[in-house]
Amino acid sequence: MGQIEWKMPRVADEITQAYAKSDFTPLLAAVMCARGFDTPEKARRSLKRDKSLLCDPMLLSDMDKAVSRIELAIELHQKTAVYGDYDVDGISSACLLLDYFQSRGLDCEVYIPDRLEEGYGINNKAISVLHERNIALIVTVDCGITAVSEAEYAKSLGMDMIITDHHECPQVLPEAAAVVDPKRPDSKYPFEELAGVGVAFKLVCAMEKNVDALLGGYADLVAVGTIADVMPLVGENRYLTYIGLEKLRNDPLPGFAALLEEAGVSKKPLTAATVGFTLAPRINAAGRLCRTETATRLILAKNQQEAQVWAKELCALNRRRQELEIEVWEDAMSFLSDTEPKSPIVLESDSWHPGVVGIAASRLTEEYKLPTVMICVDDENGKGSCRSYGDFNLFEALSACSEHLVSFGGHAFAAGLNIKPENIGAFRNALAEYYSQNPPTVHPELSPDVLIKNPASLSMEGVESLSELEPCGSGNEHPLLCICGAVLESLAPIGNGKHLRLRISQKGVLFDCVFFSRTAENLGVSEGETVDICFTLQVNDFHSRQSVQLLIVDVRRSETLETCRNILEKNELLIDEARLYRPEREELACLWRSIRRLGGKLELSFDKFFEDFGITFMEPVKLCLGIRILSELKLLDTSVVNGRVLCLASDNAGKTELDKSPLFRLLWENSL
Ligand SMILES: [Mn+2]
Repeated sequence: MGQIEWKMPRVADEITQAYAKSDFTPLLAAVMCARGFDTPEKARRSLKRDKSLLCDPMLLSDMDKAVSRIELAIELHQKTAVYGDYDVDGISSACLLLDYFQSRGLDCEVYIPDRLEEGYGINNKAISVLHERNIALIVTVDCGITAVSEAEYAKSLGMDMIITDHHECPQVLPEAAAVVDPKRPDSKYPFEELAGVGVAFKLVCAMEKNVDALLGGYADLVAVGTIADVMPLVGENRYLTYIGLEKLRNDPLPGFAALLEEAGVSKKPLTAATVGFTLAPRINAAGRLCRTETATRLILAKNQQEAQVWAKELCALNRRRQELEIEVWEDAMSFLSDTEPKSPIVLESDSWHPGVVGIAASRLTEEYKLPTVMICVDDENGKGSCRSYGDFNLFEALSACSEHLVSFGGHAFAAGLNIKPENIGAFRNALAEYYSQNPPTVHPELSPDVLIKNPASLSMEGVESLSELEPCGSGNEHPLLCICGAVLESLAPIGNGKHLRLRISQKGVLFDCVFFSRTAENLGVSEGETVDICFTLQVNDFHSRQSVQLLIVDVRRSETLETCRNILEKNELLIDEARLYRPEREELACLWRSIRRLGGKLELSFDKFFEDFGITFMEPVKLCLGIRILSELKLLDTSVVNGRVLCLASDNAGKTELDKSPLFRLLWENSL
């Protein structure tokens, strides 16, 4: 705590004013302003989630070729294989195409490579296996865009390949009957961010004219793959996930219904988070433990009984995955618990399950705020999963240490490597050396969308208006809000002491808050203190009574008081911060009148700063700025002694020009 920087948004007044005349609630308007939609019209357009977001599948390069090759396979009764991947996106795409192809009478099977034996992507051995099974056509999903030599190999065996993928394209594309990828440099397709399952769905749309029927059959599958693959939920993905989540709520595939039931969330509100945190890990567990068939059988299950069997098994696999993860975690912690590591964590073991070391590496990264490399070693080889932290570029770091590695690949945040076990020590030192030369520069920061100045705006109506943003997730995050200078009234542990329930109040409004994975000990603030909080909003449904609940993301001892003291005692202020609170002309006039009404005398002390002292219409920082401005104009005579502020209204105050105050001019520079 305290190490996360909060970056407050600033929105130009003319934009705020334009929204004030629109039909947006003040809360939603503030969020849209903060997200850069400078007119209500643009904001409306971005909130659209209807069919007009669907793009023409024929705009994807090679789509025509893909369609005619598949039609030919149907006509000639050629055996076809759909080649997928072991993650949720890869499994969803494979099941989608298989189901559709079978519905067209095509003799078709699914091939998912084994995570540990084969790894990601298409490989020659798999192609040979498919060849032996008399497969004439391979359609890849969620992979294949780099399979230049594999496509050549398939061709040499007399097999055709259609590649559908959504990953970045290499310089040279594979030679295949069709290569469909929205990221192709020659693509005219307007939306690049489809998931693998999105591309598979577009292929089916190209073959079938009735999009509504296809959405009715596959929208939930498309949504699950897209959300699990952390694709941005904007544009076409926004519509696909919106309608897919609707289907997941009302008319899900039997497999998804069974999995939601088995996971115990079937009665809870279903959002993108349900997919991300409940469905996806369970489906992924199958891939991690090399049992992808469990997942494909679940998704393809045609009835409830069948689906239940596979859902139970997937949940069991997921529990096993969690156990393995804990084993790896505890083992790693036993290496690290004595010393607080200062440079990248590089650990090795011959007993870890390779399917879960990536997750363990991510958790270590979070725990220690350091890049982490976890290496599974057998006799001659070490295979490492690497995760970065902050803006430390892992890929560049591995490049710099590559003399100790057999091979490596990946990107700035996550990578994989192969290493000879005897070189691990030298690699660890080289990485530590590189890290000390190139430490991460940017500290993690939070960027709240909106600073809530009026807590009453967090009404049920306001909170419900935010649902127009749904589905929220990657690329369209839940609005992050903050309140400054609230009082932490009480806190209590919940969930066996794992989480905290907090009650905070500001200006007489009381809020229920939950802070997950925090205890009173590691909260950093205590009851009775004045705090700033950063949070997202949730509607809490308890005994069918609805209430607003704040999900805390970060809490800190309030800097508001600090800012006030800086303004009045030290005459120091950060202009960007101060502009958030700059008082309007009318507000200054109102302040002046109020002080006169109080008998020309305003007295306050910093130790009771958040208590009511007669000026309730201004928040503390704004009030302090107002006092300074009125003092500069000689309307007030202000003195600050020992934390006590005394303002006396001058008797001979005539008409005055606000612009004569240097502070007022500074605050309103460029916007007057
Ligand atoms: Mn994918």
